[in-house]
Amino acid sequence: MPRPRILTTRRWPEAVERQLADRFDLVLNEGDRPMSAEDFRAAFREFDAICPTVTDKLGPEAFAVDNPRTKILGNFGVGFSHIDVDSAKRHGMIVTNTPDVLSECTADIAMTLMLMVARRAGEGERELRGGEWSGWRPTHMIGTKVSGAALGIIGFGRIGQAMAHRAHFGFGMKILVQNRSAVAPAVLAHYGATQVASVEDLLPQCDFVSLHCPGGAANRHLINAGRLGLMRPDAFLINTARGEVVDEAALAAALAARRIGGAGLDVFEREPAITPALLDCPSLVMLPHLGSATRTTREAMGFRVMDNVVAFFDGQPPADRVA
Ligand code: 8YV
Repeated sequence: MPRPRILTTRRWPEAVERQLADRFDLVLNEGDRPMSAEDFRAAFREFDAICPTVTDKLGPEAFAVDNPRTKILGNFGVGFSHIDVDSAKRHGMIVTNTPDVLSECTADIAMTLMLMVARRAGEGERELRGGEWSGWRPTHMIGTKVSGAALGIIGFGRIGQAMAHRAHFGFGMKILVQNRSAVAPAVLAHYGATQVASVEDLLPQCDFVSLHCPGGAANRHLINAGRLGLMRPDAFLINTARGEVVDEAALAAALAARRIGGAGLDVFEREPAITPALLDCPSLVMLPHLGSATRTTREAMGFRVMDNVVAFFDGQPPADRVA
């Protein structure tokens, strides 16, 4: 039996690439450049499995191919809103993702952004590197106290709960939760959290709002001008979920008019492009989608994809099937 032919669409941690190459007929994207829809149409004819990432725009155009050879898309990442799941299903392809292994590091980045924006760390570093620091004074670069403040978490899955863990146990924050389904009372009690009925209920009660819901059409512009208007004028918005969840133009306008205290973003609507108006907002901290970017986590993500793909070709159900 020939070994399944597999494509990884970006370079992966070396340890994972080595193990994949031992097990499969592996083709790497040596140049590490994002693939186009045309590249995908060709790849669907050639490979038994394709392992994409968030930079692969797998919309209907990419799936416009007859009788593809590909049977499984082993996504490297927990979010898969870049994959048109209906097209994949129509071709009989299954889709898997990589939950759990990145929850802690993603929550760590959300905490990083929250602390940076509240304590004006980005501004402070820019001032210092710009040679503009005139020295300590009681009124210099006054920020917002994080410990004990109220944190609203939108989306209380694994990453939302990892965020609540840090905020509640580490910073004594009061946790409010908005989630599609009811969260078990024991889970809420563990984090000292209260679930509210809607985003509208949550926003006016929070000093910080952190987004941990999925992306995709259902949550596109969940945070829009109207909802930004419901936030307290000194509150902060943190997004480590997906760029499309926030209307970037509305956020830039709210920041420019100082209608909210500030924001921290790790994800963007049109990555790697940034809405130009955001670059002019001093009360905004931006990171280049670093949520899962630690060696431990990126290796764990790769091995998790491998487990799913190996299970599939061994005739077993992959553990992380999402479609
Ligand atoms: C990944 C992420 O690095 O897993 C996710 O959903 O957002 C990131 O942490 C990226 O998506 C890889 O595809």
